[in-house]
Formats: sequence, structure tokens, C-alpha cells
Amino acid sequence: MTDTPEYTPPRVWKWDQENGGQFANINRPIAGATHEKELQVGKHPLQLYSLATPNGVKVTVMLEELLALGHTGAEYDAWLIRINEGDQFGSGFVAANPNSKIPALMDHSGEKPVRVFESGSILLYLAEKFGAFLPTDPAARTECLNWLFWQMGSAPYLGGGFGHFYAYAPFKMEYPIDRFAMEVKRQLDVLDRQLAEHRYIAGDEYTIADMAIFPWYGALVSNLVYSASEFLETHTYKNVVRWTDELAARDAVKRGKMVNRAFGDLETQLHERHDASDFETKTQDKLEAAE
Ligand SMILES: N[C@@H](CCC(=O)N[C@@H](CS)C(=O)NCC(=O)O)C(=O)O
Repeated sequence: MTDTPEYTPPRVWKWDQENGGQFANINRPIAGATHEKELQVGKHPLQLYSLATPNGVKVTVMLEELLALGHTGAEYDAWLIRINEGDQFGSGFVAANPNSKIPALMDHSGEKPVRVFESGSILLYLAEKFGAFLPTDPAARTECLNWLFWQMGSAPYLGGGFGHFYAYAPFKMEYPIDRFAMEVKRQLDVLDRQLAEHRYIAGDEYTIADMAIFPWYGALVSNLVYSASEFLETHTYKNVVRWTDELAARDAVKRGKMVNRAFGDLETQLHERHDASDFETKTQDKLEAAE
């Protein structure tokens, strides 16, 4: 193993604002709002506050899939939360999600608005609300939830562990990269073995488990996050690649990936979504050309 500088933790940890790597400007050791800012509310009952990171894409894919299935009640307004600019610390956002992380959903369809945070909770809430993408048979439903919760527990090792140390940390350290590469490869193997036996993650049916796992592990094997495909030899997980290609070809998935996207090619960026027609008329290439 290559040498890395010795570090002896002090008796009491102190906040060093300069030492957080790429996201030093938004990482804080305290919760709560930093400023007053109300959330905007559009015309639909469902109001989404998000950004097209893997956790955000889970929910926009689900909403687009629901609409594709004919659930008109799933029409939604999607507002852009720029986490690099600290929008998640505005008072309105913190009221929707005290954890200050995208995605957050407000459902105004009932007597009182319902707040829903944590992407897994949002997927489950929408699946139950519309009776879709969650099997009703108890065993099949449990298998779907097994994988949904697997994702919620596993992805932090991919994003916060491997991705952080491989792509974002201020310098490369062998120990954490090695530790998290091993874990991520193990996770890919778990998925690969499951997908060797089943078309979709939880069986023969496309479910919220697929929508939760695809934006992370599909993006990893497509080399869309962390530029780590070669390092992790992701092409060797052939069943994960087969499943990724099948999901990526779905129209609702293509649309879901565009919503609240504020990076990448301009024609793939739909900062806000308020209507199905926005995909044709409001992408950044068209908005900027019209300026
Ligand atoms: N467990 C949460 C994780 C959400 C999360 O980590 N969101 C990130 C973007 S992918 C975020 O909002 N980060 C802003 C911050 O950490 O201040 C979920 O699945 O909803």
C-alpha cells in the first residue's frame, strides 16, 4: 500500500470549512435552515423539489412512468433545487425535508399537504397512492421492498464512499478507495447474480426497486458517474449491463432523466417541468436560443 500522511484525530473534532473536498461549500455539521425562502407551488397537487442526481432521477422516472401508464393524477410541477448553491438550506425546503437533501415531494391533493422525503419513501408513497409498480401479492411485494431497502442501504457506499474518495476527495488515498471499490464490486455482483435469474430486480415485473437501483448502478456501468467503469471493470457484470440497457431505452426513463437536470448537454436539461409539453419546448437549448 502507498504511504499516506499520518493523521492523529484531535480529542474533539472541529469544523474545518476548507477541508470538505469538492462539496466543502455545502457540507455542514449542523442541520436546519440558513436562510428564509419559501418554496414555489405550481398548479398540480404533486410538487417536487429536486435535482437530476441519481436520487432525484428515481422520483422523476417514477412520475413519468405513472403518467405513461395513464395516471393523470401524477401530473406534477418539478422545481429545481441547486444544491451547490445551498437551496436545500432554505426555510421552505427544510420544512419539506428537515434532512436538507433532494428529492422532496409535497402532496397537496388532500385536506392538509403531506410532506414526503427520502427517495425510497417517495417511491413507496407514489406506488401506494397510484397502485402501480409495487406488486400486491405479499411475497412479491416483500421481495420488491427488500431490494428497495437494499438500495437505500447500499448506495451510500457507492456514492458517499467509493464515489467520494475516487472522484471528489481533495487527494487520492489508497485505503478508502480500495475498501469502497471492493464493496461496490461486491454490490455489483449481488445485482448481477439476481439479474442472471430475473428480467427485473424483484422478478418478472418492473417495479420501484428497478427505479431506485437503476439511477445509481445503471449510471455506474454506463460510466455516467465517477468515470470509474474501467477501474471497476463494470462491463464484466453482463446482466447488470443488459438490464441497464433495457431500462435506459424506456421513454419514461429518458424523460425522467431530463427533469431538474442542470448539467450536461443543453438539450438534455429541463430545469423545471410543469407540463408534458415542456420536454418539447422548455429544454435549455430552446430557452437559450429564444433569448
Ligand atoms: N437518502 C437520501 C439521500 C439524498 C441525497 O443524498 N441527496 C443529495 C443529492 S444526491 C443532496 O441533496 N445533497 C445535498 C447536501 O448534502 O447538502 C435519499 O435517498 O433521498
